[in-house]
Amino acid sequence: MSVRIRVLLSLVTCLFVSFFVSVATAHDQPNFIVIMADDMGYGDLSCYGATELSTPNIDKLASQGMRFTSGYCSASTCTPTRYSLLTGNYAFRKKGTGIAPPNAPAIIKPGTETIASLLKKAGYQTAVVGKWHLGLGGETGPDWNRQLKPGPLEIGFDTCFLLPTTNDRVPQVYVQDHRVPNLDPNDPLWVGNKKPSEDHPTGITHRDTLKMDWSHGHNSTIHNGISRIGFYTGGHAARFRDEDLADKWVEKSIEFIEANKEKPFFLFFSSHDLHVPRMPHERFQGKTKLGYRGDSIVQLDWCVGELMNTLDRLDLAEETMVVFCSDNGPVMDDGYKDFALQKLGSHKAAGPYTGGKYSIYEGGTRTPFITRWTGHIPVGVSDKMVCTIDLAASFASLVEVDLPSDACVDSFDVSQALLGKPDAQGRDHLIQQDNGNRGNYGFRVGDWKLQRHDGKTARNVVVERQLTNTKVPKFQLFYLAEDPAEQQNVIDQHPEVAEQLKEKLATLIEQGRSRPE
Ligand code: NG6
Ligand code: CA
Repeated sequence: MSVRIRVLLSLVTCLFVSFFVSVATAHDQPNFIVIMADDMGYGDLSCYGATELSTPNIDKLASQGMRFTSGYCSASTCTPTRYSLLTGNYAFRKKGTGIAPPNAPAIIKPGTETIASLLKKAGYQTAVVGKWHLGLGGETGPDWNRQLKPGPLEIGFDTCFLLPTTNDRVPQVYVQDHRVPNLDPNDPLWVGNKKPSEDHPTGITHRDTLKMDWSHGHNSTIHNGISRIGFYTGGHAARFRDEDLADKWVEKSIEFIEANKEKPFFLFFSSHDLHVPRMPHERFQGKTKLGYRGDSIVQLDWCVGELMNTLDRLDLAEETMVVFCSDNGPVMDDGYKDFALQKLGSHKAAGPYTGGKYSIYEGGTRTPFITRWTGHIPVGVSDKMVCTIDLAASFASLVEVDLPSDACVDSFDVSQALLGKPDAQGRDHLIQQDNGNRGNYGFRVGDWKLQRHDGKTARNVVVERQLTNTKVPKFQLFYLAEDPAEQQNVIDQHPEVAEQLKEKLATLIEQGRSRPE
């Protein structure tokens, strides 16, 4: 064979191989979009049984993929669930993972392996758009007028466009990568927890000017006619309107998807809907009979539609695995008089479950959970137990990145269950927590559920459950197969089951990890 022919042949082989490698990459390594709702309960979507409102776009997503009936987040408040989603570690293992205040420093330290850093090892472009609520900056907290470091970019994200905390706390500005965009140096942003001056208007002194009144807390600095948790001044040119958040998340996400349509990407779409203050865009206000809480659900449904339309337009539906989930269960009055409870009617936000946000009853953490990857995930309903904490190990497995033994210590590879494989394993157990390190746990093992109450029962659980006092038994046992609402404590009938579960729970807490080494 002549040299020329040999060169030509090897060139052709190269092209052939690289063609198949790139095809294989496109299929084996999907893009990932994780859409996380805020404070959405199991029963808040029409595809999960809601009849008082309609969510056509999320229903469509479910009708094109797998709808899980035992899908969970790991905690019943935001910060610990998000901490666990990103790190794959239970939040109760680490101090300072409770609901973050406005000036919280970065909770996840640089060098921590995260879902984003793992995907980066497989060549992914990574972004988080929307609510962060995991702190920014070093030990002294965020330096709002300068570089906001460390943050998402120091733990594996290439880019971010954030609501820094949660919108019922200050400040109402975005964070893009390391900066607050549009900040005028002549009007610096100050954030604190003390009134900056005697005449600083607050939700108490100027209550009659508010466009939405507060019910508890949330009565400090006023912005956009809504008083918040915490105080701030300045940064006026950088401030946003609550009504525009959802549009902004969609705009920035589409920009990211379009810019990375040729590369594998991971987008964490972290919606603020339906957290308080619920102030949906004017075009969604009044769309449901459930008040702004319902209208915010419809707004999120619209966002999902926009993202899915983008995938279709760019021909990416078959190359993208979408996961829809929530960060904790529902709450009606979380600090503002938006009439969520009064307008609830027959809507059951937690579906058949008891409790909601702040609770270790199923309603606190069992939430909508949908996966779709067109052409790869069959259409159906799955009762496999899966949790947001598992996404790190599961995505790593799908892209064949090894998990270091000391990383993601509570994240299980449930990738085959997420893909809807009929004989796949879900989790066989899950620890559910409320907020931070309060010491209350739910522990589901198969159809059994143990509750361990070491801490104080949250105020809204006391109200919801009409408890006359908060001295609930330290342990309760429920048989979920017959009693999904956790109404019949059967601990006296099944002492041996309770003992086994107590012991296993204690071991999993004490040994510092639940994923086998
Ligand atoms: C609580 C707030 C609540 C909400 C929650 C965080 C009060 C009385 N309650 O402390 O309104 O902001 O924190 O919600 O201030 S989460 O979904 O981000 O965890
Ligand atoms: Ca939340």
